[in-house]
Amino acid sequence: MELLFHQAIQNPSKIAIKVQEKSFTYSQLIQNAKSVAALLLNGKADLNEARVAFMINPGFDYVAVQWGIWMAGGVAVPLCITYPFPSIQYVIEDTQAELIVTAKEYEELLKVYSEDPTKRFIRFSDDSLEEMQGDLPSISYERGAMILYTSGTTSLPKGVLTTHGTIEAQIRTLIKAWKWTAQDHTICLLPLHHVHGIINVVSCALWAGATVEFVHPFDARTVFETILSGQVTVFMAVPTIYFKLISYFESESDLRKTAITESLNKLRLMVSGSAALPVSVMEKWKEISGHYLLERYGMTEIGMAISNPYNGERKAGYIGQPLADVEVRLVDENNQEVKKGEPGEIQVKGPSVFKEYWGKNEATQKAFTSDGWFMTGDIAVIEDGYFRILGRDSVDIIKSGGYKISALEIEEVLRKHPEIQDCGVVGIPDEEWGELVAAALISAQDLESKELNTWLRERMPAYKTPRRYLFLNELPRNAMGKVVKNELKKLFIETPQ
Ligand code: MLC
Ligand code: AMP
Repeated sequence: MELLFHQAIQNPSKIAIKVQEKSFTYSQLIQNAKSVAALLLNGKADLNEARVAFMINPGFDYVAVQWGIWMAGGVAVPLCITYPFPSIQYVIEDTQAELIVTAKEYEELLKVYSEDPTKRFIRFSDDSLEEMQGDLPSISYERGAMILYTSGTTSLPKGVLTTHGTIEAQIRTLIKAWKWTAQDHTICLLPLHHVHGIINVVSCALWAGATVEFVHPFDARTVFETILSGQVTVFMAVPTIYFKLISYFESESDLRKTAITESLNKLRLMVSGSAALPVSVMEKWKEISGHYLLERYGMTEIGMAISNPYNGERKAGYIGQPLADVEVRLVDENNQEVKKGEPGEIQVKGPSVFKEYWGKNEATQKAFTSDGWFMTGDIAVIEDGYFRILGRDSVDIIKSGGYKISALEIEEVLRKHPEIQDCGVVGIPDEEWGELVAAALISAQDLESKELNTWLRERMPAYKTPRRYLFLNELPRNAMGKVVKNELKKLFIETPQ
């Protein structure tokens, strides 16, 4: 990852990170990252890919710790700061993290690990950092760098292991495609345990020697205030965020609207991704900001693969064309390339594709064809040279607010509720969230959804909790006894709330 630090070393006095009124230079970032590396190494020469789980709020310390882990030769495992303990525990246990780094705010949540003799528990505070003495290990491209968790067609989330080489390829592609430079200034409002926030926004900006301004948690007013300050050049978000920004904009006075529009006009690039961008949102945003949003397509396992052009026509409803150095093909059920104009599964090959699902050999094997193409499960068609997403091959994957959610994972948890005999979870279309998680329940008695939500939120992140419930006497099943999810979706859509 030396190239990631290269610009930073070249421009030591430049502002790397801004958090509210505080600014941090690249020199401070490099220095703190090296001190974190020293702290983690604790006298060792190399962490040799030990997993280091860390729970820190987005901002300067977060990046310093992540860079420190990479410098010390560890594998970074970011922990989502809004997860309840069982979800955190799953990640720590699944990665067999040997080191746990926590900010003060999360010490209490993670305290069982402070008593675990197999783990090193580090209470992070930059006061405790000491200057790095000696050399840092030299890290080859093939070595593991990061594990991000993604939900899929299995009930348990899978850890996606990327190497230093993978991450570098993912960043390089985007630097070139979207023309990042050291003059850029971007806002980071996305969570950092997913590629959109950590690769597309933070790592690309820092690779280019630009400034990242953290606005966390997301709040539309603060986003507009930050843009009104006049420094922002690049902005990236999921469609739900654009939807929320539009709603907020519409509630503003005419005077404020004019000021916001003028400052948005000055940005050089606005990107949308992680979920389908509704054409209505794209058109409304064009009216407000003067920008045709650049829509692109990616996945935790592959980084970004397909993008509308930086220069050239950005087509509403389309994800664009394959990015440089990313091979993309559309295939039928037999892995044969489809004829021109026919729909097929998107498969991807290239240096930005992940190495493996951590500890899950079988799942890794199943995810690739025998000749090394990663099977995304997304179905698309090419029209006039632009890819258009048609859907997914699995009804059990839900995208809500840009988060990928497994219906099976939610069903597993729901089935543990003492009153629930059976259940079926689906995603139903929603303008704001893309899809909403909806659960059909068979229970001895109707449950209070408020109580059920409280019970669920102790066991899973808020964004996975169902937003609609339907109490049924039986679930729609086919002749094989399998729940017919499309029937269930219809039931939700047809049943008034
Ligand atoms: C939260 N709420 C939801 C919800 N999530 N309601 C319906 N569906 C959901 N999915 C509810 C909360 O319970 C709460 O209600 C209210 O909305 C506000 O909650 P919040 O947590 O404060 O929401 P907010 O901060 O507004 O979050 C919205 C968001 C967030 C869009 C900022 O969802 C987000 O950060 N999404 C981005 C995810 C992301 O980075 N994905 C990229 C994956 S990588 P109440 O009633 O409880 O108060 C990838 C690859 C690629 O996909 O291509 O990029
Ligand atoms: P994740 O596993 O969270 O990385 O989510 C990746 C998935 O998000 C992809 O497999 C797609 O289904 C979806 N996705 C990402 N970008 C887009 C987009 N622009 N349009 C539609 N779906 C998208």
